[in-house]
Amino acid sequence: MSLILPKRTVTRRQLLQLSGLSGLGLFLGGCGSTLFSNTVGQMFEPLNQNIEALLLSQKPVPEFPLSAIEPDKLLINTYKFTPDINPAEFRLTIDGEVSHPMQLSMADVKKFPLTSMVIRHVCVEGWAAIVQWGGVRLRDLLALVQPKSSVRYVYFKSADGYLESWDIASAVHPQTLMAYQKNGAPLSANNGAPIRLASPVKLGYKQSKWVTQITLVSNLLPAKGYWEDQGYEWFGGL
Ligand SMILES: Nc1nc2c(c(=O)[nH]1)N[C@H]1C(S)=C(S)[C@@H](COP(=O)(O)O)O[C@H]1N2
Ligand SMILES: [Mo]
Repeated sequence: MSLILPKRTVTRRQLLQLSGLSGLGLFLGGCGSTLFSNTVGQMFEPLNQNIEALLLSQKPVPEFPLSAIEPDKLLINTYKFTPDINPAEFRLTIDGEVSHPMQLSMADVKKFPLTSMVIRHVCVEGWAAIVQWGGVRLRDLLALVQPKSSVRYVYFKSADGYLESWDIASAVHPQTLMAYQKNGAPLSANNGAPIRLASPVKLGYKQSKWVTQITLVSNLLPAKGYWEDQGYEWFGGL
């Protein structure tokens, strides 16, 4: 993980990769017809002034070497059931207070650079595991939809009905990933396939599996999260 935070969150290399997205049925809700070129134009812009200021203050959490991975220690923790998701039909919706709401296929998501990190996952139920996660930085997906400057929180909806909400600073942290790999292999259904949150700045219950919708908002709603609404602390920082 680079220790230098780029001023612009989307690099030229990403733009070139993203230019391949136009043929993949990328859905840009509510916009005109030259949608993709408009969006690529937007990507030369910073996330927005408020979020850019946050990025400058963020320090990466130290990571572990590959040799530290504890493959057997990550327990499956699922409050209800493992949803049956067809990865070919799966779409990740990103909407809310954004200029370009989108629905991304997993092929679209995989156009972004793959970031890998070895971090400690900590569950409040009394277990922890050092895990390698691979995926895309959430901040790159958010740059694509261009959040409005009013955005302060991010909601995550999951296919099993799980709900989470995060502060925008933690969401755009350089090590907050939408992960589709675990310990170097494709994510299993139990661990949240096709895509889940993974971050060293939040406790386990904040790390939603089977994420289907990411919604950017300026205020928290009465429902803050599955466990939070039953008394767990909302920020859930590590
Ligand atoms: N959608 C969804 N995400 C979830 C959960 C869940 O029940 N549903 N459990 C959370 C909890 S409490 C933990 S500790 C981690 C566990 O992730 P794992 O099952 O991949 O180890 O997922 C989190 N994300
Ligand atoms: Mo947990």
